[in-house]
Amino acid sequence: DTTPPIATREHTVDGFTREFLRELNFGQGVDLTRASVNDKYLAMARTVRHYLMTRWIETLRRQAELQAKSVAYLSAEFLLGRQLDNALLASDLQDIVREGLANLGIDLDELREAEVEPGLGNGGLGRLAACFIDSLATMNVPSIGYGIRYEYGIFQQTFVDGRQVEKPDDWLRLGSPWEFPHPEAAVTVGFGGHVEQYQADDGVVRRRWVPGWSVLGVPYNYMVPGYAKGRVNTLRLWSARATHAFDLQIFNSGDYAEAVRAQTFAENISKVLYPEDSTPQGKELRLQQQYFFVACSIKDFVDQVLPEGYDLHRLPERIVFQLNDTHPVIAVPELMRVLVDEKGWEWDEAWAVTKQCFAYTCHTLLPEALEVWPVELLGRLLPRHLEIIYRINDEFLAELRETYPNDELRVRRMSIIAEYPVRAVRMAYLATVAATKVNGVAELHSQLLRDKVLDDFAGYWPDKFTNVTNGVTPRRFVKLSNPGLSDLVTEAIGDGWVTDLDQLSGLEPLADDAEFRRRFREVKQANKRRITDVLAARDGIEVHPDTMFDVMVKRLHEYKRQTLKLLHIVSLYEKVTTGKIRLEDVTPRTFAFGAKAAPGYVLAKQIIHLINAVGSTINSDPALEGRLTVAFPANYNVTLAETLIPAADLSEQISLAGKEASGTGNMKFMLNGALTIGTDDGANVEIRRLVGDENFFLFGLTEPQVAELVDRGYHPSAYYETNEDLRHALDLIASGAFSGGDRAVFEPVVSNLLNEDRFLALADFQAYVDAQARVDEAYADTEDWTRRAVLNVARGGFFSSDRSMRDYIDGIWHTHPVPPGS
Ligand code: 26Y
Repeated sequence: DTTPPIATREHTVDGFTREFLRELNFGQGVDLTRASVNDKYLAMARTVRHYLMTRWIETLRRQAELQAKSVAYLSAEFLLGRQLDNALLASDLQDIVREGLANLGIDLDELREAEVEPGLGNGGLGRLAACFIDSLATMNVPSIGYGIRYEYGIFQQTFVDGRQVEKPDDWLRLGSPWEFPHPEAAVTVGFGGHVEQYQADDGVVRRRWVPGWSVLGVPYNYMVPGYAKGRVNTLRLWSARATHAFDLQIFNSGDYAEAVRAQTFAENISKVLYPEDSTPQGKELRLQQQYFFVACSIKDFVDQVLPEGYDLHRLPERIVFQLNDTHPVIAVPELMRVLVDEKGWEWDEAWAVTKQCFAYTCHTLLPEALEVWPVELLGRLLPRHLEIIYRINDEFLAELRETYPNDELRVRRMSIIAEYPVRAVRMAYLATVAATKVNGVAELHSQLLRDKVLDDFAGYWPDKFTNVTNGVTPRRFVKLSNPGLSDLVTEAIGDGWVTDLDQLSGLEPLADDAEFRRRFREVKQANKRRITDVLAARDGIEVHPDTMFDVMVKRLHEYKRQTLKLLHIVSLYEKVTTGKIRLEDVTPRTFAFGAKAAPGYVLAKQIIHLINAVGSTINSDPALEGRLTVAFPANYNVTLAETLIPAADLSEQISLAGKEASGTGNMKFMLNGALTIGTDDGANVEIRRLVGDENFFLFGLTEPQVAELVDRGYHPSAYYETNEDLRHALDLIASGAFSGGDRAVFEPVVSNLLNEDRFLALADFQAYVDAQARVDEAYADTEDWTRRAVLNVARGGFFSSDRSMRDYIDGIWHTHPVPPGS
């Protein structure tokens, strides 16, 4: 055997302590007595990393040897959350490290708190990508994540007088011990310029792209460690740098300042994550970001990952590029360009290979969320890609005309190129045409994709469309975030559930075991005390751990209907303060919100302001102390989710039916023993089916009812006129009661609800309030509530992202596990 040996680390307290001190002294260059918390955190992170390195190298070796089919998960967002805990879990170092540090007088928890989370995503879609790569590593599936190393992640949200104010997220400021930069492996990516015709060596006239400018993509590798000895896969994020050629050219002209400006221009590409989700602004820089990371990734895969001389005709045997929404769809014409222009293939040959290499996941149903790039912009930035898209479309439309010779209307509806309001490329259509499979992210969503958003395509290619219901990683969102529950569950059914979440069904009988329920409640109570301390320290918010924790955390969006929950709170407040109901009859509740609004989304920001205003009015009313509290901590992120979700009693999943593609928070709450109040939307449908009607508080219009009501003509003011409670709540807001008498401040929110209410909050108000009354009644029976909470955990196994990965593997990817050491 000629394979060189791999360095190893001693898996003992002494071994760890030695390595840690070495990192602190030799790596950070400080001695323990003078080390700052950040020094210790960085040394600690690097030490833990070393323990994973053997598996990482083995994984890479194994892959180089076997060349097994891999998944390349292309995503503009990976919302990773903190890394340290996950790395400790994956390396099985938790106990060793705690003891080793304690011996040195260091508190592990203090170091954990020093980590700044990489917030390289907006919300659900980005967090899903992070859960998926965790599952793929744990399940030993050869895979690589490709994305962007944004220098600034999702903005830091602060509140100033209750209004959202954004601050840049300078997450790299104190160092980033989890990444491995590889400047030597940088690749060049072109932009702009023109396309020219030329005569190739074989005499054939071909077209080629002559870019006008270019940038370097520098890869930064991150370990993606699987749980318990699984593979350590790679996440490769690209950072933009100026090319030397570019610098030099200008520098030679003697304009030094201009050369530096060029650098800044190039580096802007990976500077910041766009904070909009669901409403694409059509910004040129965003298209640059998309092409940048996709072109880097394809080049990396073809030139670096594949062995030299690999026959690209066999590419589909070796890779599947999974497109996380439309953001990376420009990869389709890019692969065509590489095969046709660079490798000199015939068009048909290249298309035959390309269309076997992609699969597309759609994450939305909102028409305004579908990306469309104006031809003018695409043609300026990527002229050759635009030509390629036109040709793909021409051939596709010709094919359609054969199938539908007398239906030119249908053919035009299905065109990748839209003509109005401006000529533009519909990225979802391009993805659908190129992909082997198109999937939605929950059953209802996939059905609506087939029936509404992409119905013409589903009619043409019925077998292309499929569903993969989302999932969440039980490692981060149960094992790490809820150690109390994890220990209790493991004591009851063993620890197999961590990698086989269906085993949670073993808890079913324990729902009827009074002693188990008592201990389950004790865990929930401890989690409430934990978040109470966190909110006090982090936000100066005072909450009472002996109240019901009613939690709504997600991006702020009209369709998610934070206002519906707010109207319930205001109505309750109005009834209590006017004596319509007695305070003693109100279930003590803590209403918790967490939500960021896109900085340009004016109405969403006004809603945040209103939640804060209602909150401060309620929280400063001494009569309500300990009875009704509104807690809206700023800057909801993965780290806060990890302590907030395990403390929840009630999970709010109240989007208008037919609008939330899936939701994944809903799954995290269920698995942490919260009951759901929710509409028949997204994955709620599947949650309710699994947990049973009697353990789920369903309310509201169904999707067909919504469609019908909207068809008939929806008039929100009619609900205002006829529903007294609703009227009083809206009037109270309009009166200025929450804005020091100023009636103007929240007028836009109120009038939007009365006159537009795009997402039918008023139509569902009464049903929601009634469902909340059922919640109160159920909560009053503590034993029975606990029983239902246990059943939620026991029946939540389906929502592991391991199961999602199984579904992708079986139905879309057709890849096979390869353990690192095998
Ligand atoms: C194009 C740009 C404006 C854009 C950026 C981010 C568009 C969309 C997004 C993010 C979308 C997103 O997070 N969607 C959510 O994906 C989750 C994972 O599938 C779903 O659970 C959730 O319902 C859906 O809203």
